[in-house]
Amino acid sequence: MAIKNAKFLCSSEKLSQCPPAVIEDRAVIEVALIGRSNVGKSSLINMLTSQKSLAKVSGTPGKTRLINHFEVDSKWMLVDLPGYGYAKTSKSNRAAFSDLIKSYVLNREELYCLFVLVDIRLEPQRIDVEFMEMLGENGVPFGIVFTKGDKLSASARKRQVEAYKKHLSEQWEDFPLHFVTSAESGLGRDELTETIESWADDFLAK
Ligand SMILES: Nc1nc2c(ncn2[C@@H]2O[C@H](COP(=O)(O)OP(=O)(O)O)[C@@H](O)[C@H]2O)c(=O)[nH]1
Ligand SMILES: [Mg+2]
Repeated sequence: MAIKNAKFLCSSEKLSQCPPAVIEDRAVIEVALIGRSNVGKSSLINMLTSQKSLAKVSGTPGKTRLINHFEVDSKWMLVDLPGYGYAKTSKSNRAAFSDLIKSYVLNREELYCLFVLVDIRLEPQRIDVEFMEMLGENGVPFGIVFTKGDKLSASARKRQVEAYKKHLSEQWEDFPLHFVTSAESGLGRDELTETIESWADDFLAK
C-alpha cells in the first residue's frame, strides 16, 4: 500500500508552534524523521510520498532549521526535523538546532516513533549513536532507516546492517526496528509505509 496523498501542513520554529496531531477532528499519530544533514531525509520523504519536491532536496546541508509537518492520507502526520551535526554552521546555530531537536523529541507527546536515518555505506557514526543513546535514556521510541541502499549490493547492505547491529549491541540488548531504503530505487518504501499505516490504523481504531 503506497501513500496516496501527502500535503505540507506547516513549518514551526519551536515546539510551541507545532500543530496538534489532529486531522479532521481525529487524533492521529506523528512519525518523525531525523539524521545528519545530507543523509537523504528530504529524498526519503519525496520517495515515500511519490512526490518530486514535497520536501526540498538540498545541495546546501544544514539549511532546514524548521520543524515541517505533513499530513499523510488524512491519518498520520509525517514530521521533518532539522538535520544535526552540521559542522560548518556557527556555534550559536548549532546550539539552536540541538535545543529545537531536543525540545521536540523529548517533549512532543504526539510523537509515536522517531526514525533516525543513517547512510548505509558508513560505519556507525558517533553522533548518530550518541543521539540514539539519548533517545534510549529518555524512553523515546525510535527506529533506524538506512538510506542510499542503491549504492550497495544486496549482500553489502546486509553486511552493513549486521555491522551496525553488532556495534549497537555493545550498548543495547535489542536492535531497534529498522528498514533499508533507497530514494533512487524505492527500496523499502512498501515495508516502511505499511508499518506506519498499520500503527496509524490501530491508533485510530482505539
Ligand atoms: N544514490 C542515492 N542518493 C541519494 C539517496 N537519497 C539521497 N540521495 C542524495 O543525497 C544528497 C542529500 O539528499 P537530501 O535528501 O537533500 O538529504 P537531507 O539533507 O538529509 O535532506 C542529494 O544529493 C540526494 O540526491 C538515495 O537513496 N540514493
Ligand atoms: Mg533536507
